[in-house]
Amino acid sequence: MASDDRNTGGDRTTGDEDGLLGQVRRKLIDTKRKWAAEGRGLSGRTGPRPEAERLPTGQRLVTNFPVLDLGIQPEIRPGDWELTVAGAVENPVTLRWADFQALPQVRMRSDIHCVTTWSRYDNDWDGVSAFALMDLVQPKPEARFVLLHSYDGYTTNLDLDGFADDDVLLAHAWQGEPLTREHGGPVRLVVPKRYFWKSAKWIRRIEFSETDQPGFWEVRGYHNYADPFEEERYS
Ligand SMILES: Nc1nc2c(c(=O)[nH]1)N[C@H]1C(S)=C(S)[C@@H](COP(=O)(O)O)O[C@H]1N2
Ligand SMILES: [Mo]
Repeated sequence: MASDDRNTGGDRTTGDEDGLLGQVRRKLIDTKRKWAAEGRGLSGRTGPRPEAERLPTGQRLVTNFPVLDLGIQPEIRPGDWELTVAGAVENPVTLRWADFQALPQVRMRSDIHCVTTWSRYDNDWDGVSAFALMDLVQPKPEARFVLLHSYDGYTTNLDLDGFADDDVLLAHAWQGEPLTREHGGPVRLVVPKRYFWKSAKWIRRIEFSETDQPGFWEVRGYHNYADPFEEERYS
């Protein structure tokens, strides 16, 4: 990675194992092995929740996809989009659209639980896993929290284990279609194990930190951790 904080990688040909992608793949495997050995990122559960326990208390199932935000829906064309990942990391980067698309892509299916009591099952998200991003930037040992910044000025915070989970991704597509502007396109975070306000739309910056900095809703009384299965709505 270039030391000027910018990924200018000109070596993104598929299969070039000496290039950026090869490095990411090798580090990805190393990190997963290390984390497995430490037992990190474990939710204490393997496989999906039994169907009878799938809907958290106080939630109702919807089949539409409600839109919730602060009323500002920034229009960022992919060509203008930049994501900076910085703070307590070895390799800070600023990714542009092509850099982001060149990272390993995954599809993940998950449920959404919004604190306003709607839940939506089986959302298919395409994008870059939090693991792949961390393999790229290499969080320092002292990194324990993450603050997400968005193009509309929104912020939200996560503990590192909340961000570094195997179902977390930076998504650019939903149900096989490019993520729409109202749902946070071109790229949003998806954190299925927390209420949906932790899933920052129009993501602009990811800051790893030693200290926890509450985000927009967290300073306004929303729960810091936000586990829907514990009904951690407000603090
Ligand atoms: N940038 C940004 N991200 C955001 C918000 C916001 O206002 N700005 N609202 C949050 C809240 S409260 C919810 S419930 C979800 C809603 O996402 P949706 O509009 O795709 O349903 O986005 C979250 N992420
Ligand atoms: Mo929300």
